[in-house]
Amino acid sequence: MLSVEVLTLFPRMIAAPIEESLLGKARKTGLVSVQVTDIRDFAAGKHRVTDDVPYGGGAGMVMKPEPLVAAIEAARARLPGAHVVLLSPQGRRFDQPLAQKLLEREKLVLVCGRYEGVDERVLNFVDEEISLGDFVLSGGEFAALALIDAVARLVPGVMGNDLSAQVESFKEGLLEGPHYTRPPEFRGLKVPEVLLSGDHQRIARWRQEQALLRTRERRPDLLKKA
Ligand code: 9D3
Repeated sequence: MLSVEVLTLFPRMIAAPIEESLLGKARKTGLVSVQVTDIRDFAAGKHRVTDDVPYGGGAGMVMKPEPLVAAIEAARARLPGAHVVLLSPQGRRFDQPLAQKLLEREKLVLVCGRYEGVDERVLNFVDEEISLGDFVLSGGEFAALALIDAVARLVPGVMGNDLSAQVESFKEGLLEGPHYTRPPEFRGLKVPEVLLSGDHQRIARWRQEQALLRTRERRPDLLKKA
């Protein structure tokens, strides 16, 4: 079981994709639960303001600490012992080992920032900052969705996630080789003969070789790690 609560100013950005994806099914079977909370519900005053101008001046707005921290505390109360993650371009780079680690936490609170950033003091109320990579998003929502997808598909029983999917020891961390389906010839492009041979040992060797070739060609950094 994986329980996730997402804190965001744009709850509809999270709700619809979650319902459409493989997670929709996993939620119905009770393997994954995703709850979405509108940070604005924790903002004070008639206008429920969540951002303000930066001290010291500068362009853009900063997310105010009070609504954000109130939302985090409410989520921690609903999910005791939860691991609280701020999606932030300054965080630790997300990767597959980190997805596995987050799965082991079982309860996650994902905080999505907006505007130019969040008030620095909010960092005292989160456990970890995670980034998707070195590119600029307009907020944490798409990053939270990607993280949820990557973690939820590791939950045993979600999609075809049996043991064989988890234990793919060698192939893990390499790119896969090419895939083909019918027809055997498409616009003059033939499926490699070996795949039609029925010789499963030869096929397995060919796939391993293709995976290595492709990884060396496109992602030599992955070979160094493996
Ligand atoms: C214009 C302000 N930026 C200077 C280049 C800083 C900035 C603040 C806030 C950049 C992006 C964001 C919003 N991004 C996220 O909240 C975010 C993010 C990302 O931008 N890239 C990769 N991973 C992530 S996780 C959250």
